Amino acid sequence: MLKKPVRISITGAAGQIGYSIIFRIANGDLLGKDQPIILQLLEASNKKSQKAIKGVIMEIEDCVFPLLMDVSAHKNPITAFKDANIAILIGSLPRGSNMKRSELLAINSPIFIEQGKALNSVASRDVKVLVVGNPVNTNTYITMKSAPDLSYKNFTAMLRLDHNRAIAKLASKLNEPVSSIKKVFVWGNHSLSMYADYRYATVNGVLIKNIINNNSYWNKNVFLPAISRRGEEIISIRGVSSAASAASAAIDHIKDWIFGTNNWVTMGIPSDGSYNIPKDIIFGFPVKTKNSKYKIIQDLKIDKFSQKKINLSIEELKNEICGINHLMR
Ligand code: NAX
Repeated sequence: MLKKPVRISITGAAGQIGYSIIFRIANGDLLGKDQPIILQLLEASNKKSQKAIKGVIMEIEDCVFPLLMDVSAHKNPITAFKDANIAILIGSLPRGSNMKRSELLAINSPIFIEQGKALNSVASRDVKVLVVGNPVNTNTYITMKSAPDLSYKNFTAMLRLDHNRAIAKLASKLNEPVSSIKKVFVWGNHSLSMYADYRYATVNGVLIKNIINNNSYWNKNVFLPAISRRGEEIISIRGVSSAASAASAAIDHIKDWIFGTNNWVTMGIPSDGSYNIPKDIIFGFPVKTKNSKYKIIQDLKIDKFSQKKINLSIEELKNEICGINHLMR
């Protein structure tokens, strides 16, 4: 018997990341080749965006995806999130040149307040929300706080691209396949303050930090800057920001959340106070997932260097929240 279709809402669906993720999801890359889906695509209400999303839908139709039961375009989050089981919030306004993070947050906050409220009133009560749009941690916080009837556990932010980048960098340094690298993760904010941590990571079961020559130097001067600046590097070489890799990371994030994984993965989630991260701020944590739930990996030792790095993200996120709190009253 055919399974009941899963409703997936995607915002910013005609943008770069939207265009990369939709076709993969419709092809079964997220939920498997036996899971029918319904796509509810939200775009900005201006004429150009609405025209663009119609064009994307024409292409989707021409792919004749067997799993796709229905696809619709929306300009109102209330209709776009109706009964959504999964909501991927990509749509937001891009950072203009010379724009500060705080200015970007002020511009994007109303979008996430409105979408949080809409999720609160019409989405499935167990909706899984992944926010991708930047500044992603605080946008997730805004969305979560705007949806008081949903559990905080429904809301997550994407740090998986940073996590995947850390794996790719270690695999290339060690000249080993990416699948042999385990237990890497990223603490904190998806910003320059993020802290990619491989103190516990292994390659084919061997601790990586023990086999890298001059490990401490390489970590501080090569690895950490490479991960936190990877996005900028891609923009400077490709001319536009990461899109296919971001879409792929979003699929990894949701897939692992739903189906579980034995590996350690990074999710941006509301802090429960673990590792003295202030409660409710959205922070990158190492987690394990099982039966559609995540669990923070506990009791990792936080040395002086790690604490300093983690504190930078905490301070940055506290400031970001301070800057938008007045908009949420
Ligand atoms: P694009 O500018 O290509 O697409 C954004 C789309 O969102 C546009 O089509 C726009 O019309 C739409 N949009 C704007 N306001 C909307 C609203 N109120 N409702 C629905 N849709 C709306 O950007 P793209 O490259 O796709 O990036 C999207 C977001 O992802 C950006 O904020 C970007 O910074 C962020 N990223 C986050 C990453 C992460 O790791 N968390 C990595 C990749 C990416 O940089």
